[in-house]
Formats: sequence, structure tokens, C-alpha cells
Amino acid sequence: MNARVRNRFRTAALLTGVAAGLVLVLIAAGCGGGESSSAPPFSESKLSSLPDGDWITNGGSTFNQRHSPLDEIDTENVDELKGIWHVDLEGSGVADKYSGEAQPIVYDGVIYVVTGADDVFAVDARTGKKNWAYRAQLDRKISTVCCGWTSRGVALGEGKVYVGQLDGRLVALDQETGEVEWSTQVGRWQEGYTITSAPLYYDGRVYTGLSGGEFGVRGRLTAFDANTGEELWRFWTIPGPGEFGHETWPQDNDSWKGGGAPVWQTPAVDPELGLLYFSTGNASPDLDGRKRAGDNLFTASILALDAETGEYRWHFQEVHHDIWDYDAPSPVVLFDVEVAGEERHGLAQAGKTGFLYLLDRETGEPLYGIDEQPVPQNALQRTSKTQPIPSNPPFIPHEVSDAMLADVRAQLESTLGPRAPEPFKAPIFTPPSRTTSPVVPPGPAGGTNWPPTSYSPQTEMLYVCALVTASGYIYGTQTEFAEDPQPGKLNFGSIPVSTGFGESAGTFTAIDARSGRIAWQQRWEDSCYSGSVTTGGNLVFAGRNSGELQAYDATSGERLWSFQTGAGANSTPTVFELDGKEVVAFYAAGNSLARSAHGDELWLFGLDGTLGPVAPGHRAGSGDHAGDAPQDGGDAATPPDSPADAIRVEAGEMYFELATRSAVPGAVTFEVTNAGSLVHDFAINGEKTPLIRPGETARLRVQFAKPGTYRYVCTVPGHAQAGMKGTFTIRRSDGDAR
Ligand SMILES: [Cu+2]
Repeated sequence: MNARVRNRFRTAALLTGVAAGLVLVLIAAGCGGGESSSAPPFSESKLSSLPDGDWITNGGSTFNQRHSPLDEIDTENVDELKGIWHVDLEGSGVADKYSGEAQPIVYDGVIYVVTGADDVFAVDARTGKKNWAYRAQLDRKISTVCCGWTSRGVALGEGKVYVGQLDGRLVALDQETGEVEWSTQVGRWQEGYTITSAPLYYDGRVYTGLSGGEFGVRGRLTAFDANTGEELWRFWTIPGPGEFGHETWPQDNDSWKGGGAPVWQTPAVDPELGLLYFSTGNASPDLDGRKRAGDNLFTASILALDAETGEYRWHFQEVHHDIWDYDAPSPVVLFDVEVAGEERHGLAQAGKTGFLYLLDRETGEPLYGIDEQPVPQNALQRTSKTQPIPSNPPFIPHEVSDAMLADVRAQLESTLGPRAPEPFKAPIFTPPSRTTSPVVPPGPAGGTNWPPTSYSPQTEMLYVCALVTASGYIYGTQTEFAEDPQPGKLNFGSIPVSTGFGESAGTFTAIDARSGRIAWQQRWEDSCYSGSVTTGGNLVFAGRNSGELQAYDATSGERLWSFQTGAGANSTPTVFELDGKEVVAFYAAGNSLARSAHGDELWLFGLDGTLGPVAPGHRAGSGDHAGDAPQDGGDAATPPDSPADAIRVEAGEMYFELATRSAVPGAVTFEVTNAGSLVHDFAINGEKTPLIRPGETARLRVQFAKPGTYRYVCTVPGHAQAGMKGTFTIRRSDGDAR
């Protein structure tokens, strides 16, 4: 982070201190072009119809299709698309711990967007001027954010903008002023509950899920009165005693109480069926199934509830008794197609497994066949005998390349030293044991992670963004392995060493909803890590880690337009109509896990635009790390009994900085301080610190018998791949560098 931005953060922190409790910062009164109007209580039919000019709900409609019927920008003229304006969001969310994943909402000429810091901005679409800004002032001590500080969007209705925050609060803002109208604690971050998804406004209610599957939570979806914030009902995604599905958990322990199944996404609604749909995250602990024998409903599942009452209607579990972190964070999509002469009400969810799960949304039955097939077993891990395998092909290759195997081998050696088992290629759903390390495709990154899938009613295709990854898993070698997982405590239960996020390849795939077959596929050297949007002009837009926003021919997959936005293009564009013309809004802010360049750019594109692309942003990495302003009271204090010869190591998102990178043979003590906002550890030559919480320091004494090069990594899933790795040299004792 440069000094300017750091100062800006300091100033913001100071201001908070002075104006304690004041969370509103008015940027400018009024706006350039006409008065904006207050959002009404949108009707169910309006919310579930294709967007007619505005973009009033996160998924475009409650079908989550992310399709705009506008057709002024099409395959013929999209190459003329240019910037009308772009503005910065005042440095909000630019530090490396943040990810910019929010899709803008648009109503009556105003764009509402939220940054990774949960700051909400109302921006005049005609001028780019800010009408107001809401500063969430999140507690910097929040230590239960799994996977980057992020928000995936806001909701709108009844004159309010709704935002779910990482501190577990759901907040309603006055749409005209940004002032807080009500705020309610949905779950406590201290117990592992955070909110990353956009809330859903529907039928006078606001629905939100809670994240936290890495922290031993019991997941739930909660409905609130949109006007008052009063809780109406909650649906626990892990059934309690006496409820349907509870029998899929052990009856002789309490593993269900912290069994996971968080909700990472905005639900979909079919008003005619009266059903609300969403999918769930992994079981907890992620990779340790010993104490949770059974299928573990409703983890890694698709659920249908009565939208009004929250009553269970049906479920489909994608992965039984998950021990690979194969959850389902990408939003479900609803669509209607004709299959074999019959009109079907479909539902799709792109899983981390790399499979697109296609169901009939009335019944939860597969549209094209999903067979329970036998899979390799491990008694200790209580593996499920079978797993559901869709008949439609996966959208990533389910293969482990030699390069992936070599990468996992190197990581295993640096993590475990001589104890490292020899990794081997294995099919998906192969369990690890105490002595073997199968490398399976994909790893915990996916397949499809959180990025939303889009659907075009014109092409009748679904557009799926995915990562091509593999992971080696070792079971039960984590020294701080928690025998009794506790709420709010990070617990994976194993060490996964994987490829993923920033360094993996990606696929962008069009899948025919009428058959489940792949219509076309783009294979990229970089991971596909953005949402997509389709239009009536037969276009599909998607973003790239490099910062380019791109448009493809929705039918053929041909790339037609590419535009450098200046920061990682890892969110989802919004297509809407402004004064009779089609425009595209896009928030480019980068991503902590994809390690793309950070920024705070909000763009508006149109055929009348005159602004060309900008220079690409700087990717985070060694020598260019940022981190946030210092932790409260966390001046990386040196413990008083610190040995004089300890090598200081600073860990942060997503980097290590070592005071020195070499030593002579013998014992070396590393003193690792976590200056970031997520938990980290430090592993080298078969030794490893415990997980270090933000602001804390751990010491690690390691024996190096021989000169050579030793790899170090953070073993929290995804962190090594995001940059937390490097090499340490042991020189000969006589001082000769090797
Ligand atoms: Cu880490």
C-alpha cells in the first residue's frame, strides 16, 4: 500500500474516534441530473421478471439469471464500447485483505455498490457523482473472515438499501441519504458468523444467510421484516433433534451443533411455486469426517423452502459427508426449458466439484440423471459409500496434470519434511488416509467457487466460470488438530495442499440447459473468477484477473471485446438503461484470493463512451504487499523473551516478509507475527507454527542439518497459492553462499 492510501485509512480511523457512533459521511448533497425516486415495495412479479431497464435485485431477477433483455449493444457493435465515466470509491477496500466482488444494483439513475469493507456508495449514473456514502467502520479485530474481506452486493426495496456485513450485522440504509434506518445482529463474528452475500428483498421480507463453515458454525437462513428489521423466522441448515435430516448426524455427540452448512449466496425465488432456493457450504471441520458419521444434511446441498414460512420442502445433496471442502457457494439459477417436448421448471447450481447440478425445481429430481456411484473408502473418515455423479459432463477437466502433482509434492515436502507421503494421482472423491496423499481434482478452490453463473433465455445456455485445480490432502497431521471443534475457532482438521485461485487455469463454459451438454468452452491460463451477465444483444460479459472486462458472443463463445479497467475484474457487471440507452456498470477492485491488482474503480460503459482502457494495476505479491493500517494495539510487538537471533517473519494477506532469508546449519528460530486480518501459519522443513490469529506472534524452532534451499508456506487452504510461500537458504557454515 502506498503512503497516501495508508494515510487515508489513518484519517478515517481518527475521524471515527472523534465522531463515535456516527457512521454516516455525507459526500455531497443532491445530484447532477434529475431527482432519484424512492424504491417502492417491489411486487413479486416485478422482482421475478427480467429486468426492464433498472437492475433492482442482485441476480437481475429472483431467478438469478443475470440476464438483461436490452439489445442495443450487440455482437456487431460491442467492440465500440467505451467508458462514459469512471470514479474511485475513496480508497475503500483497496488493501490486500479485501476482495471487490459486489454486483451493482441500479434504480432510477442511481447505482448502489458495496466494497469489500462493507462501505456502500450511491452514485449518480449520469455523472458519476456520489450522492452519499455509508461507512461500515468494521471492527478491524474481526478474525473469523475465512476467505477475504468481501461483500457480494446489496438489496433494495421500500426506500431502503440493505447490506449484510462481515461483523454479522444486517443493516438497512435510507435509500436517499444513506442513514441507518435499522440494524440487527444476525450472528456474532466472535462465534464464527459473518455475512458475505447480498441480501434478498422479496415480499416485504429481507433474507440473509451467514458464512462461517471454516469456524464451526451451525448454518442458517434468516428472514426479517424489511420495514422494521424484526426477525420473522430462521431455517437451520443443520436439522436439530427430532427434525427431518437430523438422523444423518451422529446421535451420540454434538457434532451437528457446529457442523457447518453456511449460506454464502443470495437465494432465488419462484413466486408461482412459492419456493425459495439456495445452496449450502461445507460440513465442519472441513476435511475431517471422523466425528460426523453420516451424510451430514444439509451440508453441500441445494434446498427449497416455503418462501413465506421458511418450511422445508425438498433438498438435494451434492456431496455426501464432504471431506474435501466441495461446497456450493455459487448462487442457484432458475430457468424454464423444454426437454423432450415437455416444459420443465429447471434449477442449476455450479458446484466446486466441477459438476453442474441440473434439477427440476418443483421436486428436486435431477433433470438429466444423477447416479449414486461407488467411491473409494476410508473407514476412519467415515466416508459415504456412494456420491451423486451427474450424467452431464463436468465443466472442468477432472484430471491431475504432472505439473499439479509436482506442485503438490513440493508443497508436501516443505510442509512435512521427511515425513511427507508420496502423492499420487487419484479420482475425485478419493479420501486421504494417515499414510497416503491422493491428489484429486478439483481442490477446495473449485470448480466453481462463489462467482455467479448466468443464463440467457435466448440461447437457453448457462454460463459457468470455474477454476482448474487439484489438491493433495493429508489426513490428521495438523499438530493443533482440534479434538473438540469449538464455535468461532478455525478448524480444517487436516492439511490440504492444493493448487488454486490466482495460479490455476480456468474455464468459461456455456452449457445447454436443454441437454446439460457443453455448447462451447473457453480455456484460460488464468482462473475464471468473476460472475457473468448475458444480454438481449446475444452477449455474455465476464471479468478477468488481469483487469480486463470482456464480452463474448453468447452463441459461439467468440471473444468480441476486451477492456482494461485498471484493477482485477473479479465482480459481476450490471446492464441497465440510462436515458433510453443501454449501459454497463462494473466495479473493478481486485481479489485477495485471486491475488489480482487491487483498486476502487467504478466504471460505466456505453456506445457513447469516449474513455479508453487504462493501464493495468499492480498485482500484489512479494515486494509489493500491502496489508491494512496497523491492527489496534498491534505494533507487531516483540515478545519480551524473544531470542536475540530469532528471524522475524511478518505474515499478512497474502505474503510473508522475512527479516533475513538465509542462515547457517543448526537451530533457527522464526518469530512469526500475523500483521494481517486472517489467520495464518508458517511451515518449513517439517515444522509448523499453530494457527496465528491477527495481531498475535508465534515462535518456531527448526533444526536445519544441511545446507540447501528450504520452501516455506502458509498451510491455510489457498494461502500458499495466493502468494504465502517462498524459499529460505541454509548456507555452509564457513559463509560460502550456496
Ligand atoms: Cu495464510
